[in-house]
Amino acid sequence: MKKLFGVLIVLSFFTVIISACAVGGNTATGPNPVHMDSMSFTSLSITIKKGEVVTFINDGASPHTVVNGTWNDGTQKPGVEAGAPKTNIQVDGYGSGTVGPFNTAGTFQLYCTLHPGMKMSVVVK
Ligand SMILES: [Cu+2]
Repeated sequence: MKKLFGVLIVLSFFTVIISACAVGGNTATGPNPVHMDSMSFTSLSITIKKGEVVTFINDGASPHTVVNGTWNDGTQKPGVEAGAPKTNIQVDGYGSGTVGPFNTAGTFQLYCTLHPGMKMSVVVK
């Protein structure tokens, strides 16, 4: 029994070390992935189908707070378009989160409140 515990502890250590080595990449996945680095979305736009969600995957250490609206010349322009899913999620460093489902066709803007200019849009067909 003690031996089993020892093996489990060694395995947990390896897991921690492997996770720490994942700097600069995040192996998390999900429907319609959009990656984020330390200060931006790596895609400015994603096209999805009605009823789908978007998965935000943070490849950097800094957290992001994703809400409805956009940045315009360094100024936050919050706003929820008709038919947009009301969004306010925190994505921790190296974490991930989902937004949606998007049930209405259209173009919906999302931005990060923490990083000026960090914005993207979701096109729902
Ligand atoms: Cu951000």
